[in-house]
This record gives sequence, C-alpha cells and structure tokens, in this order.
Amino acid sequence: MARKTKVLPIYVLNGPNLNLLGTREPEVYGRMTLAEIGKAVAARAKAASLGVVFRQTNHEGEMIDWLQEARTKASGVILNGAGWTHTSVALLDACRMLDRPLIEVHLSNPYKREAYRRRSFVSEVADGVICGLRAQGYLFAIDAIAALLKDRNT
Ligand code: DHK
Repeated sequence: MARKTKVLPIYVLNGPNLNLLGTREPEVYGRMTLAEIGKAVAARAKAASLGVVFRQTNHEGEMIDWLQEARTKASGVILNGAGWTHTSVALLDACRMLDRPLIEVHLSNPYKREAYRRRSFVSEVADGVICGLRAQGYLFAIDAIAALLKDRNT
C-alpha cells in the first residue's frame, strides 16, 4: 500500500506590535484582531489541505529561532516582520537560510507611507510580496504558498 507522506505546516510568523491589531491604528491596519486573522488563515489553508502554525512575537531573537525551526518543520513561511522588515539584517539572514517558499506580507502598503518603510530586508529573499490588502493579503499568501509547493512537487 502506498504510504501518504505528511505535508509539513505553513508557518505564519508575525512580528512586533501585531498582537495589538484591532485597536492599533485601525485606519492603517484594519479592524481584525490577530486571532481573527489566524482563524481565517487556518480555514483557507485547510481548504488547500494544508496545516498552519500561526505565531506572533515582540522579541526578535524568538522570531529568528522560529525561522530556524521552519527550515525543517515548515513547508513554507508567510512572514509579516512588521517593523523589523525595515531594520533587521538578522531577519534577512534567517530568511536566506530557509530554502522553503517564503511570502512577505504587510497589512498596509508601506510604499504609501513614510520613506523609511519603503526598504525591506525581507524582500531581498522573499519569493513574493503582498502588501496593502489588509488581512486578505494573508489569505492570498496561503494560496501563493500552495501554488509554489505544487510547482515544486510536479
Ligand atoms: C506592520 C508594521 O508593524 C509596520 O512596522 C510595517 C506592517 C508595516 C504591515 O503593514 O503589516 O511598516
């Protein structure tokens, strides 16, 4: 009998201050809480027969640990590095070592905002970037990872 190989979950990793979504500048980031986004993301992934590990941290070292963990435990990564996107070479270095599909997501459109948000270290190694579509962007990112995984396996 053919043995079914288990597909690893998609890691959806969220950086600093995203725990305050819902109340944090809703005109910029939308009104959904991070927990609500997590539920919608899990449902979208389930429809594609994929699992999700959804996490948030305000601690950069913890985020780096999770990205390193994703090298062997995730099938792909969706990353909203929030403020670290624009500042962190350490985040870039950890993303570079992934060797897994990586989609960078932002709720807002950084290109419509302050100049310092226009630089992204993550974009240097991301397979795709989705921004400005609020929570919907995370769902499109799930679709993108599913498509990239399909490409890799065919
Ligand atoms: C989230 C943040 O916290 C900001 O620092 C980024 C990003 C944009 C977002 O739009 O999701 O500049």
